[in-house]
Amino acid sequence: MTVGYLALGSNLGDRLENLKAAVAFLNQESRMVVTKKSLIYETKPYGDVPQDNYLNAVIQIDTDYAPQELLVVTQTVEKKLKRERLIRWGPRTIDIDILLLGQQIVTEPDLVIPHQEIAKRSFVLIPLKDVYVGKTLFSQSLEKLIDQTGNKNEVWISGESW
Ligand code: A4P
Ligand code: MG
Repeated sequence: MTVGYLALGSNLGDRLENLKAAVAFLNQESRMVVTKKSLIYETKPYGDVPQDNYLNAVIQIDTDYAPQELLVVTQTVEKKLKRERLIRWGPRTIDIDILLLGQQIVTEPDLVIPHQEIAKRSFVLIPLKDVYVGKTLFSQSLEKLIDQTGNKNEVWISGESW
């Protein structure tokens, strides 16, 4: 089994329910189990697109899926959630990004692991710190990486629980 980390984000509809539903769907998969969940964070939108605040979290998984198999799983869960929510309550959204999968390095057109943007994003690094088992990432402490992003004040504990 390989230890992996997935980032979850939602900024549309019932954000907390979207995160919970994503974890529930992921746990239903036969070849992976969710082993840890970070706290849930409220985060200011990162990037140039004006949009509402996100809820972000990171989960740790144990899995024997190969990288491309895991991408199919995460994309299927994204589709299931979007489809269900569209039918029931109107637009909902969830994004699931594969951050890390053991020591594997993948550079394919549709899949890059470690995820390319990890080191720039406090909304990923701060929740990752809650669940991460390693001492360093990219040869640096997570604290140092978080300091270097310059956007750690845009992430705070939401107070909501799983
Ligand atoms: N892809 C490549 N590598 C990976 C990987 N490691 N994990 C490809 C998952 N997917 C990966 O993703 C686009 C394509 O990335 C996929 O087809 C896959 O083959 P997507 O989820 O379909 O589309 P997207 O969400 O628009 O793109 P992306 O790159 O995930 O968006 P971002 O850059 O993550 O931006 N601000 C805050 N505070 N919190 C957020 O969660 N999220 C975004 C989304 C912007 N700002 C945010 C947040
Ligand atoms: Mg994504």
